[in-house]
Amino acid sequence: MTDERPTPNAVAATAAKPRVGVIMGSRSDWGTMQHAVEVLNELQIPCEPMVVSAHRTPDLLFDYAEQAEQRGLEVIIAGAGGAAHLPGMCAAKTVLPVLGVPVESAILRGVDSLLSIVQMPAGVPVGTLAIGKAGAINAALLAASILALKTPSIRESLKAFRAARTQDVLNNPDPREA
Ligand code: RP5
Repeated sequence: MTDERPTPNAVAATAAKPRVGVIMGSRSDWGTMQHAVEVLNELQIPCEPMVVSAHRTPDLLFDYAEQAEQRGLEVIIAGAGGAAHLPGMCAAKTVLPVLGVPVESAILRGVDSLLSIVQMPAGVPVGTLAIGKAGAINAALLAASILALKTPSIRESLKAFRAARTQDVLNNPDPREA
């Protein structure tokens, strides 16, 4: 996951028809949201990363969310920072599952992003993840779990992903070793 060179599988996944949309409010969110894309690539789930801003390109956001389902997207991961209305506004325009990632902001360390995303009024849900990298990774894994309901190969990839992390802990029990 730390190797930045695209693997053949990652390239193939990028070329295939995307099943997960990964939108973010700004190019400055990529440092966080790239972790979601890396995990989706590792699980060979085709995805579509894109900058869509709720306040700078609101018409684009509405078009994106309205057309997502007919374009074949099945889950949308939306990351934003500050007054982070991107996930909520996206969820308002589609019934696809929307997973919100609060991006860590400079002034309030992402608590503003978290509270902006998590406190959706009843009726329009956003599945909100943790602030920052952990949230981006878990959003991708949760998207994979949703897709695994109808795609057995993704279920197997998820099990292998978990097993690899378990084995890593068991193989390296001494915390003094780097
Ligand atoms: C939000 O404002 C973005 O999601 C980003 O996290 C934050 C700052 O954006 P930039 O000023 O860096 O473009 O819309």
